[in-house]
Amino acid sequence: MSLLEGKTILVTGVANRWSIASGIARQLHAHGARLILTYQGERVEDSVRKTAAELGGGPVFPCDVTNDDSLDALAAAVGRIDGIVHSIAFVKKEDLSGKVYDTSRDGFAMAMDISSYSLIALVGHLKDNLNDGGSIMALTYLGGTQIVPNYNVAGIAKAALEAIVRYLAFDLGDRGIRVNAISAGPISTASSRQVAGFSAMPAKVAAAAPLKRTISADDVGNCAVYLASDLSSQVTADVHFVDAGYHAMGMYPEAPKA
Ligand code: 0WD
Repeated sequence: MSLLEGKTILVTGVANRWSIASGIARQLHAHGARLILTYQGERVEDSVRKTAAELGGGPVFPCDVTNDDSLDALAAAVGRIDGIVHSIAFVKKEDLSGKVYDTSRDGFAMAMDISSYSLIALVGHLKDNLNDGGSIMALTYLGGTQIVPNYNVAGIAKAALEAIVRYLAFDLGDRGIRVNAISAGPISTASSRQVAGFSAMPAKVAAAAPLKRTISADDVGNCAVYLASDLSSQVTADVHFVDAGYHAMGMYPEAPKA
């Protein structure tokens, strides 16, 4: 029997086929999950519907996490679910370079609303759709706990997101619902390319990480399969790194001589 047979997982954050959420959806589907995908706005609707059609033909619903009416409508539409994947972030481009002390009040509020509070909003609206024993996961990044130049307010939002994961794990633990984060290494996507200097990051990680390789969205998807499945039934309030071990390095090896 497939690991996720009989489980319905709601996946947010598919913008295009390169999105981390797309890699997650591909792997959840490959292991037998029934998928529900959401899209933010008409700009990406066609792309998300195409992805859904390729991955089992499950339903597709609009979802803007900044809009409570949108979340109410989603809760009314989705029915019973066994898991939620939160793969959502947004930071103004001007806040992804330069100095953190130049972050505007408005830019900070927007980053925190879409990248952090959105997990509270999503879970708050969908908690009655979730079956007991379900699994919630959110995408985070090393920049939430370590200094990553230019990640700036995005890192501050990830710190909040990881704290929210722990508190929600406590809130939902009595229902056997688990809440975890996956901390992915750098993957080229529409969002990550907004970070100044991003293009050099995957190669830097591959050069320094114990496994000496870059990360793909499907690598992240494999971790999501484990977290969505009953294999991780005693794992909650945790951050799982899918970064070839880069996060554990305390000093980086010399670059090889050309
Ligand atoms: O290196 C990377 N790419 C990493 C990404 C490393 C570690 C973590 N992450 C995280 C991101 O911070 C984010 O939480 O993974 C998550 C997914 O990011 P992604 O796959 O890198 O980027 P992308 O394909 O752009 O998906 C992010 C999506 C949005 O895409 P667009 O490109 O359309 O802005 O977040 C969604 C949207 O689909 N999103 C929203 N969804 C609902 N309501 C909203 C919103 N208001 N705003 C953005």
